[in-house]
Amino acid sequence: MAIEQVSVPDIGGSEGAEVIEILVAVGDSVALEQSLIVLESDKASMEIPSTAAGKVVELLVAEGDELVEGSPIVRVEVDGTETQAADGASDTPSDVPATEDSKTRQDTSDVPVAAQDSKAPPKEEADQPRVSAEAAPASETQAPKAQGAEAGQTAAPASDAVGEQSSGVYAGPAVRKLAREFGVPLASVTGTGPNGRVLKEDLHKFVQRSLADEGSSGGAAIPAVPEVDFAKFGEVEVVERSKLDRLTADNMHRSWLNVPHVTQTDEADITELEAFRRSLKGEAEQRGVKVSPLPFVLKACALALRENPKLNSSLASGGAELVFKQYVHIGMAVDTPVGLLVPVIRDVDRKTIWELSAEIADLAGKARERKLSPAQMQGGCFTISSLGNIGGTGFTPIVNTPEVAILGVSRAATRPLWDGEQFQPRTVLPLALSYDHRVVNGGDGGRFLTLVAQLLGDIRRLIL
Ligand code: CAO
Repeated sequence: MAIEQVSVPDIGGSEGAEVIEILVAVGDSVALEQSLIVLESDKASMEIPSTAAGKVVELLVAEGDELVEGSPIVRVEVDGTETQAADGASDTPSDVPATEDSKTRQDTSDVPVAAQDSKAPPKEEADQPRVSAEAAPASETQAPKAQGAEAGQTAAPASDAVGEQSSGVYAGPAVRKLAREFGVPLASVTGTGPNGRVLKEDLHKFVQRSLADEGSSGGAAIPAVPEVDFAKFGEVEVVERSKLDRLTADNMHRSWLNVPHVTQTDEADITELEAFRRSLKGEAEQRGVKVSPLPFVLKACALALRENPKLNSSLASGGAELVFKQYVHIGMAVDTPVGLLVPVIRDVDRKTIWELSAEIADLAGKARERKLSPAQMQGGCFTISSLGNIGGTGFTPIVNTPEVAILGVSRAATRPLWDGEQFQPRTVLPLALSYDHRVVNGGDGGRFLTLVAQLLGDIRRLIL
């Protein structure tokens, strides 16, 4: 038994290509032209075929290695029946002409047929790197449901996808890139090109059918946003997101996908409220609290929730029931260095402005120090997101499910308002109410927001 070394053939261009996958292990039997590794350069991915048949006795590369023409890949203990005129690194020079050699290996290979590629490229291509056959990393093979044979597509378990892609599926780099972006294992797609090559149209058809099937079964299939290598365009810094950030992102996404949102806007004339609030400053200092507009907004919302119970409800039993809460617990979005937290103020309708002011400060402080207990973030019926101290004239908040409505409060500003005879400087507070249109209709939303604006415009009405 002779040992033969298989090296990288001419892969076009002097730049190196990275080993992105190793397809054989020490001890494996390999056939002539069986793919050994997958290389990826800036321009293409390619499988490198073996120029020797036998048993792999040494692996000379690792994933991530940069290889160029001539770089050794494996050492193979050749079985004597299959050799191929190869590079000078061969320990067993072969004087058999390549064509005859190819014929011999067809006839005498003892490698099981199944291991060979039924969709093999035409013979003249066979000894070249298979530029058309690149592999997808395992992490990128979460596929839409595989389609049935009637669709002209072969279902393949996702776990098989990588191996099959590497060893048996033919497609150009652009098609493979697209497949990776969609998360489609190419082994699941039947190619209609020459030699079963997968074409872009095949991939499009596969994705279209997958989406249609998902849609008809009630699920939602959303094509992934392609990953972009931003470093190609300039310097970047990659930072791992906090758990809280990722959790918030998941919650936002879930709400956005599940809730048909409507956002209604209004503004409250808080000129008198602001004058009253300023007048409380001395007393507030004595009590050791700060009074912002927020406790008044909380109070107004609590009253408006009592008046409009649909906004204080949640869907249940898959939408067949509404749960009307007989309590008014309101969540307050707090901006913290590690992300967004929403502590809940309980029984807002029963608390005074002083109590609410103290509780806002206490819960916001705890949120920023990460000292909130899980119980302090549960049980909310409605949420207020106040960006008043930050700025902006308006925004559309996302409903904090399973609640059905949220109020966004922007920065108050003094503007000239027409009083019927002349312009007056008035302080107005922009409000935006987003709600779940499955539960709250425009009338409910309009009545709620108008009442909130009225109550803030004349806070005496809060005690009626
Ligand atoms: N318009 C003008 N000024 C306002 C205002 C408004 N709507 N709301 C608050 N202010 C003023 C306050 O009066 C205070 O100023 P004075 O000390 O001069 O009175 C100042 O802004 C700071 O207020 P604050 O932020 O300390 O207190 P708050 O009660 O208004 O808000 C809290 C508390 C915890 C809600 C807030 O600090 C916060 O974190 N807001 C961010 C919420 C958020 O991120 N929402 C987005 C969620 S979705 O991504």
